[in-house]
Amino acid sequence: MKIGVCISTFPSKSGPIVFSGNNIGENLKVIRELGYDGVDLFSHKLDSFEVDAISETLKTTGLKVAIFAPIWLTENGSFLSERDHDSRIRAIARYKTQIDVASKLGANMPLGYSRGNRHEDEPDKMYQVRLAESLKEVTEYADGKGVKLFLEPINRYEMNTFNRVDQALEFITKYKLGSMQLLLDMFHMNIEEKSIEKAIGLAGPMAGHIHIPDSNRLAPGEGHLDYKSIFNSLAKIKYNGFLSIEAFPVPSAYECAKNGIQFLKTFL
Ligand code: LER
Ligand code: MN
Repeated sequence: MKIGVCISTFPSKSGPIVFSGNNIGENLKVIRELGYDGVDLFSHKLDSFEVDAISETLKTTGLKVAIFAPIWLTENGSFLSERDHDSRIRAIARYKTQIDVASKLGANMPLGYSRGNRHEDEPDKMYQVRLAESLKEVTEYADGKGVKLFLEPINRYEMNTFNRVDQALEFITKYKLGSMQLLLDMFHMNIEEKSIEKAIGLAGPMAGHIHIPDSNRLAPGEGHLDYKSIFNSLAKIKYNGFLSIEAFPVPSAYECAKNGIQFLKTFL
């Protein structure tokens, strides 16, 4: 398994992103010095020269981008389940431009907020049919670019669809979304799953990426998750991907990242 940490290309006002700010080059160097293998990169809309500069720093540091998350898409109101047909077509087109960036960075992409919420007045099925239609097109495009998409179950207080692993798996199977896998986030799983370990077992080979904050969304080791048991479950499914720390930078980005990796390495 490889260890990653979340970083943004912009100063993040809030949210569980460990490193943020305009000094991405400096942050990447610090992350490498701390012993990380890669990052989950949350980005604003990047110009191509910015993508080139990030690629250069990645080359010199040897870090990988595990996940590329262009959160400006959802901040601009682009959602793949959009009810309005033209808006949905626009969202698909925008998502594809970001798949191009992910491909350039050698990264995969999450499907978190960008799937959009279900409208309260419609049945699940109507929402799912629209989303699946978008995703068929988007995953096909991503496949051609060597980018995988990871559907992330997110807790009920943030999203009203796919809160648990079983729901996400059922959707992927029902609509035959071929290469799509799951992003398992311990924070959301701790809220929604009856058993984190059983949900990891259920995901099995469909687990493509992992967010590994502790129960309180601080660095692993700062809350009450049972990591021994979680690592046993990951070993059982032979998980070999990234464990990325998506946590609040408490007491500071540096200490969160330093303590987090030290703690995780005791289990590897
Ligand atoms: C949201 O809570 C989350 O966990 C992020 O990974 C969403 O992209
Ligand atoms: Mn997450």
